[in-house]
Amino acid sequence: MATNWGCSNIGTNSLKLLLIGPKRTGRSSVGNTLLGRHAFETWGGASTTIVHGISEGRQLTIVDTYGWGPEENSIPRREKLELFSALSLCDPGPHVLLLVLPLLQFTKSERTALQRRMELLTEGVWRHTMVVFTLGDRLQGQTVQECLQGGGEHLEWLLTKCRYRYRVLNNKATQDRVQVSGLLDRMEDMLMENGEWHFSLHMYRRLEEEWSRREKEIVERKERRDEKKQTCQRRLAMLNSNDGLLKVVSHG
Ligand SMILES: Nc1nc2c(ncn2[C@@H]2O[C@H](COP(=O)(O)OP(=O)(O)OP(=O)(O)O)[C@@H](O)[C@H]2O)c(=O)[nH]1
Ligand SMILES: [Mg+2]
Repeated sequence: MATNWGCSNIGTNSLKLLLIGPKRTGRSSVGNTLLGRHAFETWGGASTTIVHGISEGRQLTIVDTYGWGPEENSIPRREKLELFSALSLCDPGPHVLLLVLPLLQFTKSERTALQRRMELLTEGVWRHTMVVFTLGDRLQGQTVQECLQGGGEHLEWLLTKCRYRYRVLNNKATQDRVQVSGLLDRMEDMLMENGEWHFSLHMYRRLEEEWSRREKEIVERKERRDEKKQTCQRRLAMLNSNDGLLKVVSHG
C-alpha cells in the first residue's frame, strides 16, 4: 500500500485524524495505540489535545476531542465549543474522523445522541468517518463479524452510514502493531475513495445551503405551475358555463 499522504488540496504529507465519540469510550487510548506511546491522558475529562507523531512510517497529527455526554436533544455549549475548536486545530480539516465506540450494544439513545452531534458537522461528515471499536480484547472467542451481526438495528444503521468502514482495536495490546497497520491502511483506502479530500465543514455547509436553495426553487416553480394550471382550469370552466348559457338563450 502506498504511504504517500500528499493531498493536492492540502499540500502536506501528514495525515490528520480527529478522534470523536462519547465519553470514556477509549478515544485517547486509540490515539496512544496509534502512536505506540502514552501521548494522551486516559484519566478522564481532558479537553481537546493535539499530538504529532510517526506511526508505522506515517506522519500523523491526531486531535483528541472532549467526549460527548448522553444528551439526546440539546447539546451542551461546552461540547459544541470543544468540537469546533478541535476542528480548527485540524485546519483546513481532518482527513479522517475516527468515531470511537466500545464493542458493546449500541442503543437507540446512543444513536440519537450521535446523530445530534453529527448533524452539527453536516451530512457530508459521514463520507470521512470511520468507526473504531475498542475493547477488542473482550471478544471472548467470538469473531468480530459474529459480534457485529448480533448488534441490532442501530448498529446496522451506523455501519451503513459509515459504508462499513470500521476496525476493532485492543488498546491493551499497544505492542500489537499489526492492528495499527490495518487501521492505517483502511484510512488510506478511505482517503483514496474520497479523492484525497479532507473534511471541510465550510464546504459542506455551503453545499447544504446550495441544495436547500435549489430545493426551494423547485418547490416554488411547481407551486407557480400548479397555480397557472388551476387558473386555466377555472377560465375553461367559466367559458364552458357561458357557452351553455348562450345556447339556452339562442334556442330559447
Ligand atoms: N480492556 C480495554 N480497556 C480499554 C480499551 N480502550 C480503552 N480502555 C480503557 O477505558 C478507559 C477509558 O479510556 P480512555 O482512552 O481514557 O477513553 P476516552 O474516551 O478518552 O475517555 P474520556 O476522555 O475521559 O472521555 C481507560 O481505563 C482505558 O484503559 C480496550 O481496548 N480494552
Ligand atoms: Mg480521553
